[in-house]
Amino acid sequence: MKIKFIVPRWPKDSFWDVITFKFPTLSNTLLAALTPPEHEVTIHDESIAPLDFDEACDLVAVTAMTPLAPRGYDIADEYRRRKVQVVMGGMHPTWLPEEAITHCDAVVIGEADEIWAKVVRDAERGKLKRFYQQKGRTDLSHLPLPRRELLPSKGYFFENTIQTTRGCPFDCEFCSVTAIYGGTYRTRPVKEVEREIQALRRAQAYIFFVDDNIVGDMRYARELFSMLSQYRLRWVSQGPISIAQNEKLVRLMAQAGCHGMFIGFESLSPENLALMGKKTNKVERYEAGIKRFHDHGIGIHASFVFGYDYDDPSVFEEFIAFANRNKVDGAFLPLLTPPRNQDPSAPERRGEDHHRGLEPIRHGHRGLQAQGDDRRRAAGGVLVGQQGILLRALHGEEDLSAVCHAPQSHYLRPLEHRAVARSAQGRAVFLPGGGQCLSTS
Ligand code: B12
Ligand code: SF4
Repeated sequence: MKIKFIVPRWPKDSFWDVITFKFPTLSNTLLAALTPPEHEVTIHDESIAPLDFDEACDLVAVTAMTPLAPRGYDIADEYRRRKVQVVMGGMHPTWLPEEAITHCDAVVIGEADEIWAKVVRDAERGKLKRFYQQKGRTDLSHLPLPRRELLPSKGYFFENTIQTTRGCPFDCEFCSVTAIYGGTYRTRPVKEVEREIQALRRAQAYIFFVDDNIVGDMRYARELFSMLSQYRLRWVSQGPISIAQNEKLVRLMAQAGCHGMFIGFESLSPENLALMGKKTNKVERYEAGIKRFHDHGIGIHASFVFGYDYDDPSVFEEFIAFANRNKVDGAFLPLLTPPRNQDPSAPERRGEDHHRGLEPIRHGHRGLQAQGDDRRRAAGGVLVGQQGILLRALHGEEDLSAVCHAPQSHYLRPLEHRAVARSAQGRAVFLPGGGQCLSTS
């Protein structure tokens, strides 16, 4: 069979559409490697090149996180019209399999590593089932090397997305990770990670470790970083700010080539952090934490969630002051957006029209005002960065003299603090999550 893996494109002019640092989605290269070898496999990322629907194929595999689901469904519908079998998987179809199945022939719920070969076999016989779910969680000790050679040679900022662990020991209310992985934290044998690094095309590779929390198990993290420090690598990853308290670990990370960390600060309000269940975060330790990373040459890409109950419009200026004071190197400012289904199998939530969850003005706005029960609906959302729209909703369209894209140079220097907002005086505000650069001058 000819199998096409597809990543749907971002809406035109959204941040992730215009951004120059694009990364390949690891699920595609990994599932490609898990495909039985007799099949011909290709990978198509619509954000890199347009799809050719006329190109012949027998099976299409579409991945979709929530913000990409509407486009993913359009693609699936088009292939089905052309009588091509379509399988969907990833975060959104996992949350809403009954919704996804109305657009495709089969949905893989959750991790697919150990069931993908069976899905392919069933498709070959024209006998796809509607839903697949592997028994238990993937054993990370025997994963094949992702097939990066299938990626387009141009268009990505860098191609090395690698995973060393899956899951997170915490369970923040707005986050899908623990809700999906069920509180498990699994690690890949360090030797396996090393094998993958040795196979990279460039020896001095730039890597994004796409772990949810690369320091979820300190012992493992130390072993991993010690291995990495033997290579001349530059890498970025994700983890909580609380690790800054462990100076030895931060030093080891720097020695291992850590260039930047994506860190979920989420809020400057302890009340909001409590609502989020973000137990690792202590606002009073943020500034010292950032300084510690900076002192070791590690940049901080700060992520905040706007829209919890204790937020009001002043949060934006507070954030900007915080970012400038601490020379935060980059920021991700998503707006809390429903829905997050706590239990993916809860029948009453299945089939809900989640596109309404993709209208962040309504929900986000309510999030800023919500109290009590309303909070439960407004909170716990999927993060779909649309804060540019939120700001317009809050301030009224006419208060903003222009909505423009940040100069490309901002995206090209993501780890320099110049790339972050300088808006207190009414200049460009870099708002990565939402795709807008708001000029408030
Ligand atoms: C790394 C990462 C990023 C990176 C890189 C993204 C990229 N292009 O690779 C960065 C920081 C850029 C990023 C940004 C964003 N991210 Co992000 N990201 C992740 C993270 C931590 C890991 C993703 C990953 O590579 N996992 C490893 C692979 C192997 O796992 P997987 O993708 O789940 O795939 C497995 C299964 O899901 C399944 N599967 C997946 N696709 C398919 C398809 C088929 C056909 C089949 C059969 C199976 C299948 O099989 C795979 C193997 O088991 C996830 C959290 C997570 N644990 O998934 C969040 C996550 C996916 N991100 C999320 C979001 C919201 C975003 C943003 C939209 C944030 C924003 N506001 O802008 C942006 C979008 C950026 C973009 N252009 O893709 C949410 C999505 C929530 C949702 N309901 O969809 C997640 C789940 C995080 C969270 N805290 O909730 N992200
Ligand atoms: S937000 Fe970060 S710390 Fe919280 S559960 Fe998700 S990955 Fe873990």
